[in-house]
Parts: sequence; structure tokens; C-alpha cells
Amino acid sequence: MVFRKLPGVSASGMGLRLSQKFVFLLFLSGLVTLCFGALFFLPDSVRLKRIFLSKSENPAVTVGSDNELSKKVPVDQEHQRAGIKGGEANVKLKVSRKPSVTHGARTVERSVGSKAQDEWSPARAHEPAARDERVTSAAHNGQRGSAFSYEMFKKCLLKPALGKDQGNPSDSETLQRREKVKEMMKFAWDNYKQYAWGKNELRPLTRNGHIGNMFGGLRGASIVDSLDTLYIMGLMEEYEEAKEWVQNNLDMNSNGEASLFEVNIRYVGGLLSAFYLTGAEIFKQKVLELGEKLLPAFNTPTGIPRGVINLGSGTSWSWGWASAGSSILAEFGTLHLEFVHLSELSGNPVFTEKVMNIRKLLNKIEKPHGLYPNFLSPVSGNWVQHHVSIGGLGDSFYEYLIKSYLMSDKTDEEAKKMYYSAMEAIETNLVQKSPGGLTYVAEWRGGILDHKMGHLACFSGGMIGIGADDGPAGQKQHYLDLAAEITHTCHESYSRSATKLGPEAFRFDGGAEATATRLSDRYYILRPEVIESYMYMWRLTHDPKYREWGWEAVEALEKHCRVDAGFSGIRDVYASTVSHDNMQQSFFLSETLKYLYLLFSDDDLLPLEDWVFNTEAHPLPIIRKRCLQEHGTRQDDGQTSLE
Ligand code: DMJ
Repeated sequence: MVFRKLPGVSASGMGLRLSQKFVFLLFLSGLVTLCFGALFFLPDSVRLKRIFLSKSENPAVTVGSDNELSKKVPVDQEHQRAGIKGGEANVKLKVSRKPSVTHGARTVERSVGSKAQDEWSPARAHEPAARDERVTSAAHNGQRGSAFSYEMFKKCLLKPALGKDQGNPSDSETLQRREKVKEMMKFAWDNYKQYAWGKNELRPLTRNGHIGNMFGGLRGASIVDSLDTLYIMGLMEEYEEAKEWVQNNLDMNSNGEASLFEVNIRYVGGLLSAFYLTGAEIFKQKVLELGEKLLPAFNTPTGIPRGVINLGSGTSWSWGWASAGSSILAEFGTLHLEFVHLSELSGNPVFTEKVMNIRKLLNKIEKPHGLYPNFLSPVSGNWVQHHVSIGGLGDSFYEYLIKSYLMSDKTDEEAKKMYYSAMEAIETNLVQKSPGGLTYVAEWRGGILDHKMGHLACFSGGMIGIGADDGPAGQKQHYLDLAAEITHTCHESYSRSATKLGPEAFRFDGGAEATATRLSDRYYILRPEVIESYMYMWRLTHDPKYREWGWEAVEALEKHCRVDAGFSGIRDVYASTVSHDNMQQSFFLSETLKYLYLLFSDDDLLPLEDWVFNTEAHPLPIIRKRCLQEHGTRQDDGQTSLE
């Protein structure tokens, strides 16, 4: 087709004069510059921004080394978070694409609250958190402090870790029950070993292994999660197999995208507690190696880590489902216990710095009605949404506040204050009584209550129980009562189902009382939280009902979840003929069976005066700094040894 020149229209285009064209072009280029500039002000999650801008705030850095890690652009991936305090179970989750950027030189982000690099001294690193603003980036300069050894930790325990007689209960019925739990552990382990060895979890119906995508390229989640359970149960042959696997096969040089939270609670927690219980150096070596690999996740403008990290490249990014590229309270708030221990064992303060920085930001930031919403931007450090929950997405943040205080030998005053203020806000705004007299903790959506309680929230009975002693004066009984009431409600959610196992979430509206009203909330994936609260409440009160309730759970697990080749979750706790989900979660071995075993043991097996359990039930010793320092002398290499 030929275009002919129209009369009256200049050949230079649309009849514009040269000066007009110049002005038009000037205007156009101004507009383009303006649009591009505006991209910087868009929230992180906006796709347009991710397409045009590099992730400049997130350089991967290896602390203590000058080599910059290679950075890759992660591909979009589906992540499944099965059974996460801090996430919804069995939900397919999308991870957003976060282009990475290569920085020419090593960059260490200055984190909120950190000060000059030369102020840190080894002794100060072990001072209470209230004075921790003096903890600085010494580690980035290769400075190390005193590392405490296994022997020192052991010397500073008040009681033997395994009790006088491995926690053997004196009455025969309890002993028989404990033996039953041990048999369940052996059965779960043997089947994992036979059909899924080296994979992350067992699929007991199809008799094969499951790898999933929560742990990046890490493997053997069930092995690492089981080490301490096998050990305390005296399953020594199995423990040795597990240890040998860790020694020869636990490969940290994996490249996949992992959940920082899951790797921390299961792998870091599992290896730490295996080390503290057994003194086997291999666990310490592996956990310190892994800890270093997690550090780049904190390289954000605020120091609040993103949820997903590539363990190979160190690139990190946010879960695609988390609004506006935010980080999740229960994820970045559930690192403290493990990271403090990584510093104590390595003498490298960087781990403690990272979590103290998170703490400081959370302490400072304004909180709606004193509540902590579940989503926070790692870029701006502001809340992204006003959804508050003591169940999924929030839960273990609160748990780690009180446990940080207890693990610091009650010196971490900041954690204590934050915990009790949070509890006060929760009681004022979220704790409810149902028409039937059941106490529950509702969820909060920008001021509107959602009368629902997740199975995950049932850990709170135990948490409130262990925190009862140290609250405001005169509140002890109040907290013990509240803990007992919540535990009772959670037991009701079990006893009102056909299987006597509890649903994923239960409601208190539309006539419901501790029952699931939605089909999608009816599943049970071998979760521990209700049993966890029974265990703590037993230790705190010695009311025999908690052991009875625990036994009910054992019977239900045996009847409905035990299959020929392991244990499986079920799809509907209200159906008398169950349908299995074909998954033996690693936390079943780490938590559910361990808490049951402790429930039927004497209190001197892992006594609470000496141990705190991380959120995956891995016991960590209380850090008695004065005692540890008294038992150690510094040597030239910065390590501390026994005198
Ligand atoms: C476990 O991995 C931990 O207890 C975590 O805190 C929550 N989810 C599961 C158990 O339900």
C-alpha cells in the first residue's frame, strides 16, 4: 500500500514545526524520566518494579570473607509450607521473582540499631540484651569472641540432661504408656529408613520419600529432626545411624531456595540440640556451616530478613503470597534462640547482632493497640497489613520472646517486657469466652475479630504456662488459669471430633464451639501443638488429666494415623472412615512424639530449669553466662577452653 502526501500536512510529520517538535520531544523525555523515577517509590511487590529495577538492597555477602558470592536470578517456584507455625498448611505457595544485582564490592548493610564496629568486646557479647546496642559488626572484621564449649555448657546445667534414670516414671501405667510412644517412634523411624532414607519425609502409603521445596537442596529433614528424640528415648542404634548420615551425607552446598524459618527451626535447631545433648563435634561443625549460609538473608535495608533464601548464592526474596513483598512475623521472629546459640558456640557475634536488630526494630515500631501485625516490609520497616494472630503467621514470635528471656537465664529484660506487653494487648483485644464457656484467642483483622482459632495457636496454652512465673506481680495464678483454659479449649477441639484428633482450625461463630465449620479446615497433619501444651501443663501443675488427654491422643493416632508403613495425616477429623494424606511430617518425630514421651516421663528428663525447647521441640540449654565465663579461659585463637 502506498501513502500519498495529504494536502496541508507537512512532510516532517503531523504538521508540527521544528521548534514545536523540539518542545514535544523535551516533554516526552521528561515524562519517561519521571515514570522511571516513580518506580523507586512503588512497593517492592509491584511486578513492573521487579521487571525494571534490580534488587539493589540485597547483595549476598559472606561474613568474614571478602569473596562476593555468586548471585543468580531465582526462578519463580512453587513452595509448599506444610505445617508451619507461621504459615498455612498444605498450601501451594508462589514465590515472587526478585531479580538480583551484582555489586562490585562487598557491601555489608548497616542494620537498625547497630553501632560503631570497634566497640564490641568478647565479654560484652555475653551481657544481657538490654545493653546489646553495644554489640556491633565486629564479626564483619573477622573479630571473634569467646566460644563456649560443650563441657562448659554441661557444667553449667543444674541437673543431668537425661535425669537420674532417663526420666523413667515410677508408676507402671505411665511407664507402659511411655514405652508405647517409644515404639511409635521406632515404627515411624524404621519406615522412614526403609522407604525414604535421605529424603526429607516419608510418604507412608506410597512407600517412598518426599523432598518438597521448603529446605532448598537440603535433605534428610526427618533425620536431623529426629536426632534428639532418638537420643532421649535411648534408641541408640537409630541415633548412631542418624549421626552417621549427618556426618557423611548432610550436604550444605545445596543451591535450592529454602525457607529461612524452616531451615532454622528444623536443621539449625536439630543440630544444635544434638550437639548439646551428645557433645559430638560433627553437629557443631555442620550447624556453624549452615548458620553462615543463612546470613545473607538479613541483607535488607532494615536487616529484617526475607522469607526465602538460596543457600548457594545467598540471594533472598519474599514469599510471593506475602503482601507487598513483606516478611512474616512468625518467620523473622523465630530465629532468636538458635542464632544466639550460634554466637555462643562460634564466638562470632554476628548471629546475635542479626536477631537483636530484629528485636530492636520490633520494639521501637508503633503497634496498633499494642498488637504485632503479621506482615512487615523488610524495606521500609513498616507494617504492611493489620492482621494479628497468635496462630499461623504470628505464633512463634511470641513464643520466642518469653523463651529468649528464659534462655538468657532471665537476664533479657527487653524480651520479657515485650512478651508481657504483647500478652496484655492479646488479652485485651483477642482473648474471648464463647457462649459455651470456652476461652479462645480470636484473630484480628484491622480491628474486626475473626472468631477462629487455628491448631497452631494451641501451643499458647503451654507458652502462657511457662511464662506465668515472671509476669507482673500477682499475675501468676491468672496466667496459669488462662493457660489451663486455652489448653482445655484445644482438648475440646479434639474430643468433639469423631477421630478424637483436632482440626486445623476451629470456630466460635454461627453456633460453632471449637469445631471446624469449613471443609478446608478439617484436616490433621500430625501436628504437635495441643500435645505440647499438655506436656507443659503437666510439668507445671501435675494435674493427671493432662496425661489422660495425652493418652487419648496416642490412641487416636494409633487408630487413625498409623498405617502399614508409618504414620499419616488425615483429611477429615470428623469422618469416621478416615482418608490419609500420605505424609509423615518430620515434626511428628521431632515434636509430637517427643512431647508425648516427655509427658509420660519424670520431670527430670530435660528439666525446664535447664532447657528451653525451640519451636520444633529441639531442646537448647539455658545460657548461664557468669557460670560459662567462670569455666572458661580465653586462648590465643579466640576459642575458650576448660580450665
Ligand atoms: C512445626 O514445624 C513447628 O512447630 C512450627 O513452629 C509450626 N509448625 C510445625 C508443627 O505444626
